[in-house]
Amino acid sequence: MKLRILPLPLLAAGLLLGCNPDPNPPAAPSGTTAPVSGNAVDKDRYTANTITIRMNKVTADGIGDSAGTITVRETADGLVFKPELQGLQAGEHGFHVHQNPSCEPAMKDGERQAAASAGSHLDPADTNQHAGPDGQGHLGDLPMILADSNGNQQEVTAGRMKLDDLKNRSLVVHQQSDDYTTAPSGSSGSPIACGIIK
Ligand SMILES: [Cu+2]
Ligand SMILES: [Zn+2]
Repeated sequence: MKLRILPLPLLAAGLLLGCNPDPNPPAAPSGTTAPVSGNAVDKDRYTANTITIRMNKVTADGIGDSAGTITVRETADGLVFKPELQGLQAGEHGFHVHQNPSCEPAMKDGERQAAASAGSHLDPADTNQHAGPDGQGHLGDLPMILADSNGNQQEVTAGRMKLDDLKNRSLVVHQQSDDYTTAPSGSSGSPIACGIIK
């Protein structure tokens, strides 16, 4: 019977390594408890099925102060958007995913308009129809955000969307109510808050 014996130098090396405290302990798994540092203004926070999008006020002059956040989580019923926006006027506000990851103003219809570089509503099926969250038009047509008299907002659910649909797009909140019909934006007026989804 043959015994398999480790060569002595290898065995000694193994013992030595085994006895030494590891100078570089493995880092905590990413995506679990990543701290949000004070200056991480532009970093969206991702977990397994949730993203938080930082929103800014927008005008024809450009991107303004923080307007709060919108957290999105993927569920079996679609994407649930939890808006926590500041300074939102009471009432309904059109809410859409726009094509481009930009919130800058741009020329549109002969005038400089807030967040116009975000482009049109996300429409991967090229429907060219603004038909609201339950229609078969733009995928980016979300349910309106309703702000109460204190400016607080409820969650809304977009049943047709997944988190992957949001990547490299922008999220736009408009001044007025969305009629879910009129092209191109449901007569919801100017964008008032915008965030880039990375
Ligand atoms: Cu919009
Ligand atoms: Zn639309």
